[in-house]
Amino acid sequence: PIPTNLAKLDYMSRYACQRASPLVCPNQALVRELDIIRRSRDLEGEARSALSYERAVSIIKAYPHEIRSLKQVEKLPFIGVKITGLIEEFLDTGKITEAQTINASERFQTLSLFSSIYGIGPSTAIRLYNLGLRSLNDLEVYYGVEPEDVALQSQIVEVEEKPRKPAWQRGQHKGDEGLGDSWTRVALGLREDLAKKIPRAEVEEMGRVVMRELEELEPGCVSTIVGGYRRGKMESNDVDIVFTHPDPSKVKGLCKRLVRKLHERGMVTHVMHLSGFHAHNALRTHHWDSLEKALTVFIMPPSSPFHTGVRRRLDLIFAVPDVYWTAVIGWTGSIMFQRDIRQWAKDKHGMKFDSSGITRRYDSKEFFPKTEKEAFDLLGLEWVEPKWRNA
Ligand code: DGT
Ligand code: MG
Repeated sequence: PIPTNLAKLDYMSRYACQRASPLVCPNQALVRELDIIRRSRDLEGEARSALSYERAVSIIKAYPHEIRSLKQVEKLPFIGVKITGLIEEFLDTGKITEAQTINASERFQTLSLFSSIYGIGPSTAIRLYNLGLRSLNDLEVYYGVEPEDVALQSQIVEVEEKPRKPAWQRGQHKGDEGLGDSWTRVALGLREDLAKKIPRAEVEEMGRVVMRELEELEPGCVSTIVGGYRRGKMESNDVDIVFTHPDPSKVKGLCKRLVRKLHERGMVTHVMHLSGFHAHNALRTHHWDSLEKALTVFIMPPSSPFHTGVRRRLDLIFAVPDVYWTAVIGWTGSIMFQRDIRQWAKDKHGMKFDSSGITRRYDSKEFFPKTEKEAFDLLGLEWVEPKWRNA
C-alpha cells in the first residue's frame, strides 16, 4: 500500500522527513551492499564518510522503482561520483567488490562482532582489536565476566550516565563508549539473549505487562510503543516505550518508581537510569535530557504465556504531556528521519526540534503539539505514516 499523500511526498527531497521510506524497498540488494561500506566506515571511525553512505542509502530506500540504469539515479541528491561508480558496478555485475572485500575481512567481522555488544562502540572495538582480541571469549576474559553476570537471579545494576553528547549527535545509536565497563560486563553476560530478536506479539505483550504495573502505580497513564516496532519491523532488537500522564505533576519521578516496581516483581533485572537536568544542562541547551529515561533488561513474568526466560532490552521514556508527541516522534525514528526533521526545522523554520520539544530559536518560544499530526503541521511537514519513516 502506498501512502495516500505520496504525491505530496518527494523521493527527490534532500530531507528524509519529506520522503516515503518503506521497510523493504525495490532496491534492497543494492542497499545491502552500500550499507556494508557504510557500517565499515562507521566502525573505522570515519564518521563523515559513514554519513555520506547513510544519506545515499537513505535516498535509494525511498526511490520507488527498481534501478536499471544510471540515468535513474543521476539527478538524486547525495549520489556523488564515488557512489555512482559503485551503483554502476552493481548494475553491471550484481555486486560491489569493495563491499564484498570488506565483508570477508577479519577486521570488519571482528569489529562488527565487538560493537554488537551493547555498550561497545567503534573506538572501543578498535582498541580491543588492536590488543589482539578476536572472539567474544577473548572479551569475556578481558572484561573479567563472572558467572553472576550471566546468572538469572535479579540484580539491579545501577549505572549512572556520564554526561556526553546524545547518540544522534554522534551519528550513532545509543550504546557507545561512556556506558562503562560494568554495563559492558552485563551486556557480555547477556549477549546470547540480547542477540535474539523480539517478535511483534512479544513486543505487544511487554507493553501490556508494563502498562498493567504502571496502572497500579499511577492510574491513567498512556503510552506508545515506538522504535522499529512502530515503523513496522517484524522483529525488534529492543522495545522502546514512551509514557505520559494527563496530569503533568504525576510524571516527575514516575520512571524510577516504575523501574523499582518492575524490579521488585522480578521483571527488570538490570537498569541504567538516564534522567534529566544535569548540572551542565541547567540552561536546557541540550533539552534532550529533560525526559526521564531508563534503559533496562526485562524478563517476562512466568504468569505470561510469552514467558520464555529470554531477557530483553527495554527502554522506558517518560515525557510530560506537552512534549509527549515530540518524544513519540523522536523515538519512533528512524535515526535518519529524526535527524532530518531536526535539520528541516532549523533550516526552514528557525526551530529547534528534538525528542523533548519544539522551540523557536529567536525567542525561545516553546510549542506543544496536541497530536503527532499537529507536530508535523507545526513544522510545515506533510504527514508521514510511521511505517514510511524507515529512512
Ligand atoms: P531496533 O534495533 O529493532 O530496536 O530498531 P530501532 O529503530 O527501534 O532502534 P533503537 O531502539 O536504537 O532506537 C529507536 C529510535 O529512538 C531510533 O530510531 C532513534 C531514537 N533514539 C535512539 N536512541 C536515542 C537517544 O538516546 N535519544 C533520543 N532522543 N532518541 C534516541
Ligand atoms: Mg528499538
